[in-house]
Amino acid sequence: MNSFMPFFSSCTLILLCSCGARVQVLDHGISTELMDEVEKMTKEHYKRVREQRFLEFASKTLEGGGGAAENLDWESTFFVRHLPEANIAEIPDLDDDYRRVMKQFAAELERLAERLLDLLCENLGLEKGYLTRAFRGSKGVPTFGTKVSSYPPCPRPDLVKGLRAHTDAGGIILLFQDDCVGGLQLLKDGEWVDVPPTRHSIVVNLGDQLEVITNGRYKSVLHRVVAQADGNRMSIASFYNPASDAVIFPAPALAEAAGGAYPRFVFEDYMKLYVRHKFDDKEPRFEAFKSMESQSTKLIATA
Ligand SMILES: O=C(O)CCC(=O)C(=O)O
Ligand SMILES: [Fe+2]
Repeated sequence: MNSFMPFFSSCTLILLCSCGARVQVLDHGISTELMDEVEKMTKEHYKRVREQRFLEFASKTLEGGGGAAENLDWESTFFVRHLPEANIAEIPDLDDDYRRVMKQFAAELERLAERLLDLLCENLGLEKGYLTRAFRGSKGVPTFGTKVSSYPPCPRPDLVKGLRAHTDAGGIILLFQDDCVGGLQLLKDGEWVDVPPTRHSIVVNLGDQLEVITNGRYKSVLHRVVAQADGNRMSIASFYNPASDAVIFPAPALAEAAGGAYPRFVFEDYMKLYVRHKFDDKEPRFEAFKSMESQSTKLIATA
């Protein structure tokens, strides 16, 4: 099952699986007023605090024909952590109103992510709460954070991507994207397909950890952002991920007997590999952990 599930419209939301197997209708429950406030403040913040810095980066990137541009992304971002410990109070240059609104938005998204994980459990025949429990780790809290991005207009979209193609590493990702400027694409049947801007919608994406836990029933999807010649695209992506010490493995109810396709590992070890190989295929990441697993099994067998 393909995991990119765009939600459409302000109140009624349609969750689309591109394999066509299942369509769910539900309401994301987040007020459109709150979403409008988040969007307005995020755009103001970019103008006030980040634009100048980005323009300096932009002119360096394209200097001399932009030879280095293929290893860069045309985005200006900052990251806010909500769980296990919030760091929004320490992020410089955010005004109090923006902090308050982002906190409120994050709390809504956290609830929505948990609701969606329970829906996935229902779809998969897993007991309610299985997925949220699988994310909790020793302290009983998942990792949850928001990446706030702007993709400013780019004079050379032929040279540089807004964000290079990747799958997300973690669990469930909720994306609030610009309602006018597009650029997000996902790979479906070997072709890049636009995920068009839809006002007040939330796009849901599943990461590599859910592919492992569901034993491949849900696959993380390759996606990218194409830089646009016109318009500054806002994107607010919230990542509901396992705790760093959570042990990730295929749910026994979904796993084949011996020798399944997916490994068992600690989430933070996966992230150490991911940060170095984010823009590479995911399969070698899974293979690396599978071969570590089979080596340790051999060691146990010969001990
Ligand atoms: O900005 C977007 O639409 C996507 C962002 C994204 O894929 C990411 O940050 O992982
Ligand atoms: Fe992503």
